[in-house]
Amino acid sequence: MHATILILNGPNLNMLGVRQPEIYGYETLTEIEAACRSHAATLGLDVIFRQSNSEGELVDWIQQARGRCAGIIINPAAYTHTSIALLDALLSVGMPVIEVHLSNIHAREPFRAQSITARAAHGLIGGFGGHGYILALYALTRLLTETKENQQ
Ligand code: CA2
Repeated sequence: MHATILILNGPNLNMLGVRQPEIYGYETLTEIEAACRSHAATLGLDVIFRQSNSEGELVDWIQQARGRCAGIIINPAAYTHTSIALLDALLSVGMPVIEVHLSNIHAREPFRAQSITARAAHGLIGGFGGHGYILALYALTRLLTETKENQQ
């Protein structure tokens, strides 16, 4: 059976490719989802790909991942910088988490340099646009393989 990876996207990421392409590029979230699905298939992974503008809905999806998913890739968008609720949910879910950002949050406004949610992440990928999600899939595959090998 394939492991399932939950890929979560926070507020306004549904506007990707439609508004502000000078910052976030022309790739839409639907195109990022398609790329994730095709790379995941080559890695033998299933993907659940979701976006919400609501903090509570993102928390619900993280909680529901327990027992169903092997890992989480999350771009919390603006909640990165504000959400203790998302941090608590990610800390308690009991599986590897990778945080992804399209932009390099350290090269932008100072308020974006702090990630509250990254405390729960095994690692962070930023500044590579939509390709960051693919890099995260590879990183998660390696983490899950290492965990399996250590359990044997
Ligand atoms: O670089 C990233 O991936 C961010 O998570 C994107 C967030 C931003 O608040 C974070 O600081 C960094 C913003 C996502 C909003 O995306 C839009 C896309 C198109 C038009 C408007 C917003």
